Amino acid sequence: MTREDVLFDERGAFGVVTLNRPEALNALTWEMCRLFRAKLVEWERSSVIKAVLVKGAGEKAFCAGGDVRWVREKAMTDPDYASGFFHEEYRLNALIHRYQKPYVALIDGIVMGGGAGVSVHGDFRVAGDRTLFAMPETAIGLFPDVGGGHFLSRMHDGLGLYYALTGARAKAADAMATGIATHYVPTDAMAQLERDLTGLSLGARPHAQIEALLDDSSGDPGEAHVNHIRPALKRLFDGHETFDAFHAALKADGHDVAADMLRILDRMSPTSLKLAFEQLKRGRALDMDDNMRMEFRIVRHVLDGHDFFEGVRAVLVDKDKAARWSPASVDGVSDADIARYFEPLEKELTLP
Ligand code: QUE
Repeated sequence: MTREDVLFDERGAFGVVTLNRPEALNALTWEMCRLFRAKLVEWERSSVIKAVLVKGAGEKAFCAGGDVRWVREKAMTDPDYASGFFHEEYRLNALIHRYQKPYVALIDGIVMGGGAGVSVHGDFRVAGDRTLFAMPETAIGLFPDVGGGHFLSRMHDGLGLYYALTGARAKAADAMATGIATHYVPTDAMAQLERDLTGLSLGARPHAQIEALLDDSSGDPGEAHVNHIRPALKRLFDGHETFDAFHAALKADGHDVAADMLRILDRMSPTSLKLAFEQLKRGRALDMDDNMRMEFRIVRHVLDGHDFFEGVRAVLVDKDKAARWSPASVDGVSDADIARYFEPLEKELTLP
């Protein structure tokens, strides 16, 4: 390795993490997760470092997810070994959630899947003009993991289920309207914000100091598209007890938004859709650690299944976007099928 995939830097009172695989949209590898977590543990104990700032290298992405091509390849012959990637990633997500020092993510670019997992669980997320957030896992036969069961299930008006099932994109204004982002700063002002943050002389109340600076630097991202369809989303995605009840209501609804949603869901893995619904339903009642334990159970079972391999093949390997799911429709996925993904493992997620 001539170039490090994740960089660590101490600037003033800040520990700065730079995800540094711009050619892969800064997607997380196992090694990046391992180094990232170890450094967070070190900085949490440090008397010099008072806060953490995370960003992505390059102009395009904060972080596009996990290195699922690698996981797919390894899991074909050794799913137990490949699950080690998720084990490390989920421990990192859980650590960020319970982190004892302020954690700021500059998310001015693509934030998908694993990128959400290393930003939304922190204290502050600063969106910019290039922010594009999504949880697109149902398109690759996965489910909205990295803590989706925790943060998506706690969003209002059925928005979390909307993002989880459809993989819908959120821009800066949408991210602000939904709570995915806490602040908006124009792309042009992001480098200056970074200098201002790392130039802060942090005292006894670093969280308040950082918040005050972010509040002062934050602007108006404009109108959120999601607010236009919010009443429809609430009607369609909120308050259904089962996936089948949700799906039936969507089919019975005569509006354009519902028809759009049905068309999108029709292309996703049927197993992933039902898994995601159940994950959010259960995750709502779980704290972060228990949620991550649940998600690790699900993902370990996913690696014994079919759709993840086919989904990553269709979207990221062959790029034909013609996944052949099995079962091929939601009617072919029973409650008993789904329940099996939540069963205990021989080797559970280790926390902390
Ligand atoms: C769904 C996903 C992912 C995705 C696309 C989806 C995902 C992921 C990547 C990705 C993108 C670019 C890369 C890379 C991975 O794409 O999780 O290594 O260079 O990591 O539709 O869940």
